[in-house]
Amino acid sequence: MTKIWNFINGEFVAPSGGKYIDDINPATGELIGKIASSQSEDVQNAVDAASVASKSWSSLSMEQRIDWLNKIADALESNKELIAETESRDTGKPISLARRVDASRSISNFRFFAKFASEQKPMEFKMDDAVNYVHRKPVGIVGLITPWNLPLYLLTWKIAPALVMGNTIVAKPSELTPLTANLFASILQDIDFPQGVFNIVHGLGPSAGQPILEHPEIKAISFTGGTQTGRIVARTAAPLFKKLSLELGGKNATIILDDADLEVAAKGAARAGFTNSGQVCLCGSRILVDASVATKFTELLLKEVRSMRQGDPKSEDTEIGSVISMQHLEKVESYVELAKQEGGTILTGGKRPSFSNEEMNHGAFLEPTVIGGLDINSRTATEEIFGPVVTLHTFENQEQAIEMANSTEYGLAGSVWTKDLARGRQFSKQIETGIMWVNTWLHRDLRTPFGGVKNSGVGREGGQWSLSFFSEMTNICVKHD
Ligand code: TXE
Repeated sequence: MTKIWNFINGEFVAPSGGKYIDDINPATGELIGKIASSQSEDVQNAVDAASVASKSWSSLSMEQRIDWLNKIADALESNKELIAETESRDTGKPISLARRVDASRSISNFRFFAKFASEQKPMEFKMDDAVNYVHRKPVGIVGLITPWNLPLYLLTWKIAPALVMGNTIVAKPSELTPLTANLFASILQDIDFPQGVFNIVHGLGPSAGQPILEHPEIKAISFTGGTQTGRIVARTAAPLFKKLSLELGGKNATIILDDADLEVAAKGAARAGFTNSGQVCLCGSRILVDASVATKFTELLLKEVRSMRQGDPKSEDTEIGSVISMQHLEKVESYVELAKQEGGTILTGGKRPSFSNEEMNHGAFLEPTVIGGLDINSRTATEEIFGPVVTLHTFENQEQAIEMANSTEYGLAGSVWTKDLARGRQFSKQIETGIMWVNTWLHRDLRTPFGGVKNSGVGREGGQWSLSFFSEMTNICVKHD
């Protein structure tokens, strides 16, 4: 049985209280590891290590830190297949997805921030009689708290900019998916990465995460997770005046206008709805379609969804795996039941699939599900389900589409499908959200701002926004004659 220990000061160490949590493969229900269940004492040890390491790490030149990022990327690249397999086993996601998205992006997060940081120009503002020099310094020790849906992808998205700007790190990955963070730590050991710069404390949110939020020496918190937890994070960290980045939930709209290429839009809407079993904060879980094309579009969408191959995450041709846990499956299923009570019709899916491979019948699987006939303001259509469930709604005109798209408390992302690109751009400006795609979904340039409005979060990540978050600036105004 794999025991996942904390990673502190470059060593794997047992949790101080000697307690462990089960790590389950959600596709089979099999116990695959025992994870350290940490507490304040472990966080303190990690902070002590990060504090000592901070002196030497922050005094390296930017070029030296960029070299380290590239070395980490190379080492991850050499372990790409192992990362993908490990992520697939811990999350129940298909191996092809884990390889294409999780492992690839974990590597490119380091490559991207290495290159982006190397391209930064000094910031100077000239006056008639003075020059302002903006000097960036590390924030110090930063706390990174991440969820289970894209475990190493989202963790490295924070680690890379934090490191390049000279910070040291205390990270807490989700207790549901600790394996790739643990693998990352052993990869750092293999390349003799400086001790104490990166530390992991595993465990539950209230016992291992909360002490990170509360610790006075941790100066910034970057959190990705649910909106409810985000509230706790904000409530705890704000009075301590910590820098705070919150990437929270979404209930994003995929909007099909009357002039869309319906074949392309149906494929796009299915991908946006069901990638990673709908467990991506950017997933388009509400599909809004112009009534004049709704019949044809629905037919194409259902054909697309019914053709998705659901099954063993280890099989190369599996397109949709399990959800993250049995408990989460029950939550998602409760929304399918709620949808029926709210007057919805299950157009496809809605049940647990059965497999010839008996062990997978213990897994947390739900067929990809499309629900029609619901009011746009129903609970099913406004609350984040975070599973393979989308709701389908029609609109009569563009104004109504905008109103419907904006009718939830979330505002993270969305996509609009139209052959008229100018119309798509114009339409996008009216959606209350941080990210819009026109005729695509999850097409990412890592230089662009990533983040949400309303209950989807505060702040932006990506490119210069990440570098700014993970640094403090001193403006030095030098008067000359
Ligand atoms: O996330 P949590 P959960 C949504 C999705 C899902 C719901 C709950 O709707 O059903 O959130 O998922 C840590 N102090 N998203 O419960 O709890 C926790 O240990 C410090 C959307 O798994 O938000 C984990 O490391 N940390 C989301 C991290 O917070 C605490 C992705 C996220 O867990 C803590 C995942 C505390 N008091 C779920 N309590 C997205 N937007 O991508 C928990 N944590």
